[in-house]
Amino acid sequence: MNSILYIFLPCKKVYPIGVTYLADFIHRRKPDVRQRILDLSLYPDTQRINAVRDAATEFKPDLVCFSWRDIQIFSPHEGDSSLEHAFNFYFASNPIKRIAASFAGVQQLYRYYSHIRAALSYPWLIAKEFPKSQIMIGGGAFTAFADQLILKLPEGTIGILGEGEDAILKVIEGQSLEKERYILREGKTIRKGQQGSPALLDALTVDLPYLTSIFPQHREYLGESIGVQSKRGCPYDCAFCLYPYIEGKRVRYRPPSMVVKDISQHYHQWGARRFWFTDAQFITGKEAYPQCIEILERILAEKLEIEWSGYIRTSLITPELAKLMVRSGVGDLEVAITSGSQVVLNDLHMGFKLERLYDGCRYLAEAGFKGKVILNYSLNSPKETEESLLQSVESYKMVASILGEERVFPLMFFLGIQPNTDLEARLLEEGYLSAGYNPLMLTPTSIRKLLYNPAPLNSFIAKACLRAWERKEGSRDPRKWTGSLSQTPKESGAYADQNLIRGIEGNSGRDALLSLEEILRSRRPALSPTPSVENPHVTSTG
Ligand code: B12
Ligand code: SF4
Repeated sequence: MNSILYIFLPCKKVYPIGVTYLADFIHRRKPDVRQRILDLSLYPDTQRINAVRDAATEFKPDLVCFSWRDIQIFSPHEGDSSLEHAFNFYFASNPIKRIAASFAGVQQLYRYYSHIRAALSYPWLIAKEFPKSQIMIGGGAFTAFADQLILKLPEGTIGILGEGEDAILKVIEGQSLEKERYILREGKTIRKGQQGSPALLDALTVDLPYLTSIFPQHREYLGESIGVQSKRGCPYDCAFCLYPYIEGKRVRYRPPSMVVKDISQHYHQWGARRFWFTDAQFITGKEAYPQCIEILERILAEKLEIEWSGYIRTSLITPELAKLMVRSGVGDLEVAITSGSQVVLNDLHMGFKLERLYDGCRYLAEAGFKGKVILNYSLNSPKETEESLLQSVESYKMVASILGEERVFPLMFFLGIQPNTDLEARLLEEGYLSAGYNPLMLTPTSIRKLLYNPAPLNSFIAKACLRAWERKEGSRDPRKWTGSLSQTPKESGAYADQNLIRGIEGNSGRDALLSLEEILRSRRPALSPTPSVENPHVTSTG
């Protein structure tokens, strides 16, 4: 095979780092293979089919690699209006609100299904109009829902779960995929492969001039946040998280010099100033300290004046790391505290102590951290009680007292149940989910289940959230959010997790927590949280 067309399936605009790494990897090993990257997110809906057809006609690819990043539309967090509609639909006492929410919900469901249908139509177009091209597909969303999606894709499509470098190389070379995590449908039979030893990342670095030449749309990302991966894998076991399933549990590091070379090339050649470490977890444990420290030291030594962010286990921040983080340009952070109760955290296997999380915040404050922190709470996790909910309110107050109230934005981020997680397995065992359920099939009943917020605490929590969201105009915080979540000034709506911005700009999470406290205390005035002694710690998130 001599030519590869990569097609990044549409999602909210975010730098398509996965396909850039794949193309770069193939180029280093097979410099004669022609490659092109097409990012469909940058086209309006109506022009995407033609963009695919034109690119395939012009480029005549032997292999078309579709990269499917996101499917999720019903995000389980309050930055997304779908959560608000869902809560109004299920819990609002005012019937008019319930009716309005049901209309909005139907529209959202329509958008959700149209998005999936449209994404599937592009591989079908290639299969019908360019039958000689082999089709491959991978990416985060594909990995999450491979069992369901492979049934909807043209027969013969090679699906790859997780990283794709070696698999694409093998297809190009006509080698067997038996040692790769592939999934393939032949008629009604599904065949799967197991990954042998995952690739080491010691030679992974981006040749930016080459990338620039095969990705003409890269200009759209000048001024945007650029993804950089410094390691793959996460050794933790957080019950709801899919990242170890996607990337593996074994942590593989890229040499810091190569990571910073990527940053430096983007800095000097594209003028990039904002970066996001796309690692499942930037600080995966004490073993990661030398790599993290060297990356930050090199950013400083090379005088790269950047702003960076990523998923950071705050509990693992040491005073030294905090200083380096601040000096090397750490921006706003998203911290998944999840709960203020150590019992709830332990039950979710989060693997951190709340006390260490608070320590990490203290070190950041002492180092002069001036960014903002989104504090993600997954209220009503298994083992939640009224007391533990109050402990979550206390934990917010604690972090706010360390970093300053004006810097801390709690966000209600309910547990979303994802396939292939411990949480899903547990809920299947308990009968909360039924075996064989389709995680992509959304109905009012399944949405209610998948946005995990079970009885009996659900109604207080929903009431507190709805109360806060109703009041949110009053609590609007006009300060701009920077870092990974920000948008370029001229192009509002351009950035990745723009949804979350709604949540923090209104700072409605704070109101939701305080309303919850009010509701719980008014029900049982005697309830006083015993601040859990061996309390908190932080984490990354998903
Ligand atoms: C970093 C990250 C973010 C960052 C991105 C920052 C940035 N500037 O890039 C932020 C925080 C902004 C973010 C936001 C969201 N994210 Co996110 N994110 C991730 C994360 C942790 C890493 C993605 C990444 O860049 N990896 C590094 C690159 C190199 O890997 P990659 O792109 O996956 O590509 C590799 C493989 O997938 C594969 N591959 C990719 N394409 C192809 C194609 C072929 C043919 C083959 C063979 C292989 C292949 O090979 C590549 C190289 O090895 C993943 C989870 C994970 N651990 O993968 C979630 C993940 C991709 N995100 C997810 C989601 C849902 C979102 C949001 C929609 C969440 C929300 N707000 O509701 C938003 C919106 C994103 C957007 N489009 O705007 C989901 C997607 C699955 C799903 N349920 O749909 C994931 C998988 C997390 C999860 N829930 O499990 N995210
Ligand atoms: S939540 Fe973060 S630390 Fe936990 S398993 Fe997922 S990526 Fe790892």
